Amino acid sequence: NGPAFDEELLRKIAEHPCYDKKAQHKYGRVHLAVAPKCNIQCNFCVREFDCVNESRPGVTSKVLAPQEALEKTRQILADYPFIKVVAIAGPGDPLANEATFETFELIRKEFPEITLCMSTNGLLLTEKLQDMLRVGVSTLTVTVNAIDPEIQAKIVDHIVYHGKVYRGIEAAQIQIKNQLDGIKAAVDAGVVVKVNTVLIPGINDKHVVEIARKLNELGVYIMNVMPLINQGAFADIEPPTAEERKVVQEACEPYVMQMRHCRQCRADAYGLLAQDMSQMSEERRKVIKI
Ligand code: CLF
Ligand code: SF4
Repeated sequence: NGPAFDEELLRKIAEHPCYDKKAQHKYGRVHLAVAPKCNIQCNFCVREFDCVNESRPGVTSKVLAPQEALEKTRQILADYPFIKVVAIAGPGDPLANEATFETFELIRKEFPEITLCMSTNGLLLTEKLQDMLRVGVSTLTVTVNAIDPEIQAKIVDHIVYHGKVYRGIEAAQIQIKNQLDGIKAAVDAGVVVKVNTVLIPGINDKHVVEIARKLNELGVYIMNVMPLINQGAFADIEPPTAEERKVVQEACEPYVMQMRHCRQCRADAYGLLAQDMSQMSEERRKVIKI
């Protein structure tokens, strides 16, 4: 449903470890943890951890300033030339942090060939899209956990939007509208959009296929149904089993391509998806020679 991609974008998709499952063993990504602030409170998020919309909890990533992020990128790309994607995925929401744009600008100036990737909760997507395009983001992930405000209101405690706190249905309506309008505008602008959906048993499990139908209409390229990591207000919810997740993915597949190899990376992960080098000791890195 989206616009046809040009040759450069097709190359970027083929070299993106999250967008193309064949690419995952060959090409890597680096996450730059430059975005500490978040403008919403998801019920499964504990703030000492990285954004759970696209990461697994651990020790919080050390926040880098844009210049430090550029230096880290220089080092990593020199050492690991198979890394083709530079991304910002937290530890908070990239669009709620000006450092995100500064960092992308610095990276693009020095590495014009590299794919710039970002993930967001989408609250500010409509208003920040032009900035995102200006700095050269070409692959974008939006976490959409519900398109029904009644369900979304159970997942997000509150949002802070233009200086005001909203809760419940009102908050859900604002976020869903901005996500869907933002995704449509991003697809129309030629961005390759991926949607992450956190599968939360008893909350959105029956609803995920409706999200997939909507993503088809919007021209979303790929969908990643992630299992809930149960913490925070959702600490008592049992995460879905692998089988339950598989059933949901199969129901969604007719509408939008499914990503099944997500590793729920940290906001400072780098290397191949299966081998997050940020968590590896120096010795181990030498042993496996990457
Ligand atoms: Fe990072 Fe996300 Fe870009 Fe990939 S991760 S911002 S699209 S470069 Fe990938 Fe990691 Fe899963 Fe994310 S495996 S958590 S889907
Ligand atoms: Fe936490 Fe990410 Fe949700 Fe923000 S968007 S509350 S950082 S999970």
